[in-house]
Amino acid sequence: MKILILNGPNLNLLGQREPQIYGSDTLADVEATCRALDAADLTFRQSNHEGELVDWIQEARGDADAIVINPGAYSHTSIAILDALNAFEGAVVEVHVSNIHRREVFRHHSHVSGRADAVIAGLGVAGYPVAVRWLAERG
Ligand code: CA2
Repeated sequence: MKILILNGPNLNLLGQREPQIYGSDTLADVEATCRALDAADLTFRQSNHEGELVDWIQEARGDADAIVINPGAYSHTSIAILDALNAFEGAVVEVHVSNIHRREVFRHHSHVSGRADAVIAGLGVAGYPVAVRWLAERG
């Protein structure tokens, strides 16, 4: 199974600031943890740019079987990312490191959630390997 793992804006700062919200693991640590599962063929990407995320989702059509996406703040604003995911035929898991429902009201709604097959929020970075394992077992 081929899984594309996408991270949106500012997630490159994971582990470097705000550890009380996002923990102390870096995105490289997250990638290593997911790869250590040896459960799927993984591609990791992070971008601070909405259009680049849209391009990668489009490129995954006919290539990846599933997308794990933490759209970051674009979760709450981006119809473009939702539209791109709607054009992707595989499974989608939305991951948030923090529990967005326990934070500011503007974080409570995610445009992506209505397209996602599963949504994980508040497990910290442990949400990523959970998503990968779930997708691999689901097949
Ligand atoms: O909880 C999540 O995973 C979020 O997607 C993270 C986004 C936030 O805008 C969403 O509402 C929830 C922000 C990512 C920022 O990451 C940082 C990590 C360390 C230091 C600063 C920012």
